[in-house]
Amino acid sequence: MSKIQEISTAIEFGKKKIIKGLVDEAIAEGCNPIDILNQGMIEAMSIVGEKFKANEIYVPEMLIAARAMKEGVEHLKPHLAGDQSAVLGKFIIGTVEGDLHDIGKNLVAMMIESAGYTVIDLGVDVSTEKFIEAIKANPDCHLVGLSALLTTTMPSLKKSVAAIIEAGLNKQVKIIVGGAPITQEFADSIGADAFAADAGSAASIAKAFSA
Ligand code: B1M
Repeated sequence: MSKIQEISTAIEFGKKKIIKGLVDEAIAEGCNPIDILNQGMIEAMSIVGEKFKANEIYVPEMLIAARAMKEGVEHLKPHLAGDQSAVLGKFIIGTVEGDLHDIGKNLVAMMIESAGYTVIDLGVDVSTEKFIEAIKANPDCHLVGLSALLTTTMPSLKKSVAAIIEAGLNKQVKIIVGGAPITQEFADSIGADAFAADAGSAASIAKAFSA
């Protein structure tokens, strides 16, 4: 079994304690950090999601896999970080109200930070009011990112985007949305400025808006 496969299996089964060691070994073997992230870690969460859908595992197993994933991402972070010497501005990010999924949002925050932004992370289950307050409190911030992982929280995303537009704050910030159930069509339909399919694209889009 390759080291990346070992990482994937360890995350799938929530073996948090061995993740850091496996990441170190993979790096020492010369594995590309992006491959470790994509093929080892994100792939593991897809498998976990499929097993959950098939009723082969339940919420507790999903949660321990998520904890192992977080441990791995945190340990991998220094190897993924880009040139942080650039200072491109501030980026407000959060997972929308009713939604507790934060692994994807954290990856986006990490890539955005690596691209040269100061990230203001509002966390998970972020109300519309909290997004609005944060944008108003940071008049020098020109980008906001909203993440949603559940089809049932897509309406929260829509509500927050509508409120940002209603308050006229879309003149201050460009709105980037993303998350597994989000599509370009949905982003367009709710008036977001951009949809990003993954963390890397979110960083590229942010940079394009700052250019
Ligand atoms: Co939940 N969950 N979960 N879950 N969970 C999903 C999302 C699900 C698809 C699983 C499934 O059924 N196959 C399903 C949603 C189905 C649907 O809505 N159609 C689901 C469900 C049903 C639920 C509960 C309702 C289960 C229950 O209680 N019965 C519950 C809801 C809780 C809540 O939020 N209110 C629940 C709970 C949980 C845990 C708490 C146990 C845990 C989350 C822990 C955590 O995040 N701290 C969890 C997990 C781990 C998952 C899966 C397995 C993995 C999610 C993940 O981290 N993926 C997930 C299945 C799956 O995704 N295949 C599932 C890895 C991550 C890197 O990918 O988040 O997609 P992702 O992020 C990507 C892109 O989407 C994008 O970039 C990232 C990668 O580059 N992206 C953005 C994300 N945000 C972005 C923002 C951007 C741009 C790009 O701009 C701002």
